[in-house]
Amino acid sequence: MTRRNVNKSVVIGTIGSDAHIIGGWVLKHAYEDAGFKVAFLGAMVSHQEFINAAIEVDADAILVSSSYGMGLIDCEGMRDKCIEAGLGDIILYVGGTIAAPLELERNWPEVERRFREMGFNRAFKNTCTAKESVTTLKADLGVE
Ligand code: B12
Repeated sequence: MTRRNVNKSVVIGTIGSDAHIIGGWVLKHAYEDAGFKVAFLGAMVSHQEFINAAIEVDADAILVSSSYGMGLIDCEGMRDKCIEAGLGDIILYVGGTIAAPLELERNWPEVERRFREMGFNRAFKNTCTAKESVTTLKADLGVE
């Protein structure tokens, strides 16, 4: 397969004390296949580790994965830390089973609203495929 370099970089990792690593791993491969440079941090990643990696690779976006139901708590303050580090404009996405399954099913608009209020550009349900997220990020970055 020929990979076309899109000249964009992303940081991917699972936030907080969350050990669920497989979703992030699937994303890593999808983004690499789409021509992105990927810094993959694995699981149990702190805000500071995301930010340090984003600075190191001059990232266009940070893709936060969260699956153990604590996403709303773990992601609090992430945008503020990005601003403090000079990354105020970086795209922040969050996805996975980011809230309790029933909340995700029945009260998704509220979950999404709370992530947006925290400064995340987009929040994705666990039904989002890696390819769909690549297509959305490309559109947000204005690349083909
Ligand atoms: C495998 C698994 C585990 C493994 C994890 C192994 C590992 N190292 O990864 C182990 C056994 C360790 C585990 C532990 C726990 N787990 Co678990 N686990 C699962 C399980 C069965 C599958 C998760 C998975 O890998 N899916 C496959 C990947 C590919 O899917 P995904 O993560 O959803 O990712 C996709 C999309 O969501 C998207 N995506 C993911 N991240 C992002 C980010 C962005 C930005 C975007 C755009 C998209 C995106 O991309 C992927 C595309 O395919 C789920 C149930 C389920 N069926 O989902 C429960 C589940 C996630 N676990 C759950 C729980 C509760 C736990 C424990 C707390 C259990 C316990 N009491 O100990 C612990 C937590 C430990 C910890 N500190 O994190 C709950 C979470 C409930 C919640 N959200 O409230 C779930 C949903 C089970 C359930 N129905 O209750 N778990």
